[in-house]
Amino acid sequence: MDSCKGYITKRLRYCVDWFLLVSVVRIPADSGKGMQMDNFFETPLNKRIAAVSAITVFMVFFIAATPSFAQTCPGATQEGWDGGDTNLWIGFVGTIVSTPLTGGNPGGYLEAEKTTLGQVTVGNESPPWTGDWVAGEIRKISIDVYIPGGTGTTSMNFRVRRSASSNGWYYDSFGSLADDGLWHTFAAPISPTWSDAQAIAAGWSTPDIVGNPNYYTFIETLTVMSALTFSINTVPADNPIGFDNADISCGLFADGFESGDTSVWSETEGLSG
Ligand SMILES: [Ca+2]
Repeated sequence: MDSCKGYITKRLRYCVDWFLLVSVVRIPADSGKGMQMDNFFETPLNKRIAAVSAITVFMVFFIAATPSFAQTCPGATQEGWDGGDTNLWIGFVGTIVSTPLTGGNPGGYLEAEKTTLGQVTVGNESPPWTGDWVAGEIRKISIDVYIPGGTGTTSMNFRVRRSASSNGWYYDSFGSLADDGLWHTFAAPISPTWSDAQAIAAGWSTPDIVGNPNYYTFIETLTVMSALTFSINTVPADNPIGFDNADISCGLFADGFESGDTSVWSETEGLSG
């Protein structure tokens, strides 16, 4: 948010500077040399137009060259379940889902529960949540989760999967969850550039064995994504878990620094310290 405020403030300052410049700059009527403060409006019209045009062109290029903080990436999408529709999100392994219109974070949300003790899992096997996440430049997965107080439920994982024949890759580096009856946001770093070793170093893992037919590298999995799931362990029967604001994005900055990822940057003089 601070970055956004700084970005907006900077752009507003450009506008103010522009108006001040146009108001103050004066071109002499006689010589056409230098700047004066008193006779701009006596300057021939063509000179005034030329001066303003030159300054405008300069400002347009200057602003266009300013790095943008509003990062987007081709595969980004999000879901807030505010319309009462599951929007192709489903329950797995006996998980029953519904979409209450209130009680979310905010508005509607995806509610999921089981009739027996076990893992509550929700996920999506359809576009835009599946497909090529490498081309989509996805660098972050996040979701808000609500766990009823006193359930003793303390762990969860995110899972990306290439096909039903593979287990895929899991991220469960969230620490101990709070079963406090409040909404909490959980996020996992991800990168379209990571080797398996880099993915593992970032907290991802797979039970599949290298060399087995069902083994796919981290990048092979992201290139042909067939399912994204969120699982909560181990939930007592009839204790509904809430999910809201599912999101895949490129993160705040496209360079991935928000995830502690420097893999796409090389060490050069001045950066190496
Ligand atoms: Ca919502």
